[in-house]
Formats: sequence, structure tokens, C-alpha cells
Amino acid sequence: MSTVVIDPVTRIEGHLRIEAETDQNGTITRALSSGTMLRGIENIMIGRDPRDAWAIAQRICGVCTLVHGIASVRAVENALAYPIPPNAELIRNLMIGAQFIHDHVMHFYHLHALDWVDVVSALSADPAATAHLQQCLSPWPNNSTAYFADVKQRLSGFVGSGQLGIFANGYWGHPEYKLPPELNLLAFAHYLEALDWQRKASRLHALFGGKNPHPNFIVGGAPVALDGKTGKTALDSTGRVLVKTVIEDMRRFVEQVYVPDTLAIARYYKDWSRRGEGVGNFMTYGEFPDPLSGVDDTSRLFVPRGVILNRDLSTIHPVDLDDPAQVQESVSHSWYQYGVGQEQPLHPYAGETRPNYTGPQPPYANLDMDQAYSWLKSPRWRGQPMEVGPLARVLMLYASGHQATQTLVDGALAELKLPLTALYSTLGRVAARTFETKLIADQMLVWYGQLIGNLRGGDRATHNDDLFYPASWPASAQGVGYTEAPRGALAHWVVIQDGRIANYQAVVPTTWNAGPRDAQGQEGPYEAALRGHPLLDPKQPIEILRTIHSFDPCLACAVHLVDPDGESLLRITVA
Ligand code: NFE
Ligand code: MG
Repeated sequence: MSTVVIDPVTRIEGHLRIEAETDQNGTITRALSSGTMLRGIENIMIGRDPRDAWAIAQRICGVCTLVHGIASVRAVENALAYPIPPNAELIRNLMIGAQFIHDHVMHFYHLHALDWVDVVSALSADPAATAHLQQCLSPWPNNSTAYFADVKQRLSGFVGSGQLGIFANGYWGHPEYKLPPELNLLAFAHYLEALDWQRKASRLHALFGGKNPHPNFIVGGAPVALDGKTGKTALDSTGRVLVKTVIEDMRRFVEQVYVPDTLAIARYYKDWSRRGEGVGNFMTYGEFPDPLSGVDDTSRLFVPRGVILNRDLSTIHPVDLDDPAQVQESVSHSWYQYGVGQEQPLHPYAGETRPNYTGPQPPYANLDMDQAYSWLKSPRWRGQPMEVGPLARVLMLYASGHQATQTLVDGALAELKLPLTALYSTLGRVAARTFETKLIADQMLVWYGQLIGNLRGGDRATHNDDLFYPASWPASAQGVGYTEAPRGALAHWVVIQDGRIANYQAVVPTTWNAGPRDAQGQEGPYEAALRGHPLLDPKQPIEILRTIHSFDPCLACAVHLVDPDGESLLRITVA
């Protein structure tokens, strides 16, 4: 038996440590997922004005920028029974949609691709054959021999100088890399293109929210005026044309680059459709409300809300975020203390964030599975661990009969000659992220059209001022704001007393997926997903990276202060 430690896992946000024990054949028998950074944003909220909470909450993360702002304003609006105008709902849908598309493309190319794409192999690609490959895949215009010869030249410049820079420390040449050199070169070209594309995509947030990352929000609506005249506001007629252009550019890249690349790469990694499943339970809170019925009508969300247990797609279980018996967080294996004792999980309205570090001190011995070993709590739904994120959402859309999802998923699986059960895997999780990006990119133009339709009909309202001032609020109130963040179901619970925040709890997607064992000893999704992975070479554990990256970890979100001595723990060790 040996233990493989990866700390920190890179190409993620925040600080994650993975420890995996292997048997004599190199197969992982058990894994521990540990968030090694403490943050304290929930505690910073106490005593503040609920109208300011979004601005602080949003600093939980700059990757899924925006989503904590959305969850926060919705939590306060829910507490105060505060309706918002349909235009504000549409503007939020467009901003959340843009976040999804931006974040997923970035994840695929910049955070995950190099687990599958060997950039050094791309140096032996034939540019003419790469151009031919691109022409077969899609009508994307960067498809000439000269273009790929230039990309190859730039890559050899990196390698020739002996400075791989951001490409240093890859497991280049590992036998788990299966793509032909031409596909490696093509994907590398798109890695570079996606850097430029994402800069343009972020303009949509700037137009609606003044900036990116961390666009502005406001309790009661959207912080932007819709104006008919040019030159008056950011969303005058010129601004609106720019919004449409950004949506169309995003969509073209998704359709002509991201989707075809995913399928082309997946063809070489079909064995990854049988590994990395996780817990087999999936949960969504749902997202993209109908602009007229708003977030309270959870029956009309574009991505439905629900739970799927044990892969059973025939039943979608209802989820109620106010029910104290449903969403609960356990700290039995976390560096926190609960007033009620370590074994008792708490619903977020009654939640506590009291750090209690009992873990190893430098030089950091291995973690003990029977003790606390993470700064993440363990969230559970009715006591069960849940995977959240793209795969959960695509399964929920599929199971609820969403036609476009079924067509997309069935078509891709048929092309790859894989069964539906292939979705329950590392490869399925990666593909689901691509599928939902396509579905949301298509939907963006629908929301844009509805917004323009409202304007043409004379409805320019973006904010409801009725309840903005605390004098109109009840003395005590509580509410929950939900959203789907790119990495999964996200909600903030707020308790308001006399116009101030009395308690604030965020339960975050990466906490669901990367959390440690609970009081019953049940693993979290990362831990369950790693069990059973054979490692070809424990000194180069690329298999662990593939499965962990397929969840798109964000530990900044998950533990929402920084390690008091600010130490970074840079080591990969094989004991
Ligand atoms: Ni920091 Fe986040 C998303 C949230 S993470 S990236 O998506 O909330 O789990
Ligand atoms: Mg929390």
C-alpha cells in the first residue's frame, strides 16, 4: 500500500489536497479530499446591512464571479418577499448565462484540456493535416495550413527556449495521453484562441453590471437603466446591439470550437466513460426563472430543480431549501466546532462558522480519515451526499423530458457509440459541461429577444424601489437565495433582525462535491469518484487530476481568511 499526495492540486481556484491510498496494483482503494484554506466571509456578514451583502459575498470568488452576488440579492429579496421587474429577471438570466458560457469554456481549455492534450506532442503535428482536421470538424475560419504552422512555431518558441511557462510541470509524454499530434496542435491553438475569446465574452457583464469580474447588483432589480436614446446609458440602443454581438460571438465559439473539440477528444478517451462516477446522487436547485413568474415559481425554471437518487432517472425528488430536514451541513470531519456538538448536522438558517483547527502542523503529516481533515463542511440532502454541477443539471433536464437536451445527449452518445450510462463518469461530466454550454448559449438569444420585446412594448422598468428601505421591513425575517453556479447548486441563507444581518450561511457547489466524509462515514463525491482508479505511474498521477478537474474545483468558494501563516504547501509526494 502506498499513499499519493497531491498538494496543491493546480489549475483550480483555491487550495485542495488529495490523498489517495493505493493497493499493490496501484489501484486507489480510498481517497481523502481536503480544503487547506480557511476563509470567513460568512462571519464578516454579521451585523451588516443586507442591501450590502451581495458586494461582500461576491468576493467569495472571482472565478464564478457574479454567482454569489445573485444568491445574495435573491436571499434578501426572498426574506423580504420583494418582487423584481421582469426586465431585471431577464438581465440576471443573461448575466448568469454569460457566466456559464465564459466559465465553462475557460475551464475546458485553460484548466482541464492539458490533462488530455499533450502540448509537447503537438510539436510533431503536420500543419496541413491539422488544417484538414479543422475543416472536417466545423466551419470555424481559423483552418489554414499557414495558421497552424504559425501556432506550431509559437509553441516551439516556448519549448525551444526551455521555458514552458504556464505549460511547465505537465506530465508530457505520459502513456495516458492518447491524441494524435494534429489533434493536440488543434486543441493548443484553441487554448490560445479561448484566451482572447474570454476577454471579449466578459464585456456582457460590463454592459449590464458596470464591470467584470464582480459586476454590480442591487436588491430589488438590476443596477442599469434601459434607455431608448443613444449616449444616455450603457444600455442605450448602441449598448444593446453590443450585447447581441457578444452573445453571437460567444455562441459561435461554443458551436464551432468547444462542442466539436469535446467530441473529437472524447473519441480517444472512451475508457474514461467507465471511471470517476462519484456518489450516483445528483441535485439541482434550478436556474433561469421565467421573467414573469420569477424565482419563487420553481416549476418554471429552464434548468429544473430536483434530486436524482442512485442514477434513477424515472423519479425526480422535490427539494425544499426552507425545510430543516433537507439541506444540512455536517462538521464531523471538518475543522469547525458546532455549539450542538460535532455529530449533529445543522440546517443553514441555524448554521455556524466557528473554526477549530486540529489538523497536522508543518511539516504536515498525512491526514487522518477518522479525525477532522478539511476546511470544507460536508453538506447533505436528507442525509445523502449529492453531486452538483453540469452533470446533475444535464441529467435533470434529460430526465424531465427537455427535448433539446435529449437530442443533444442522444446524438453525441450515438456518435461516440456509448450508452446513456456513460454519463456517470469522468468523461460524462466533461461532456455534460459542454452540452449545457450549448443549451444555455442557444437560450441567450431568447432572453435577449424577450428583453427587447419588453422595451418595444414600453416596459423599461429594471428596479422596484418599494421595499428598498429598512423602515418597510419586518423586525425579523429570513430567506434563501438559490442559483445554479457553473460548478453546481448554490444557495445563501440570511437571517435579518432589525434591519441587520443576524446570520449568513453560504452552501456552495464545491462544498457539496469536495467535502469530506460525514458523521456516518459516507464519502463526498470527489472521494467516491477516485476510488477504483488504476494509476499507471503513481509518480505522475494524471488519472487523479483528470477526475478531480472534471468537477472543476473551486476551493475559494468551498471554504469561503486564508491560512493564518499564509504558507503554500507545494509538494507532490509519493510515500
Ligand atoms: Ni469559485 Fe463557485 C461556482 C460557487 S464553486 S467557483 O461555480 O458558488 O463551488
Ligand atoms: Mg458555508
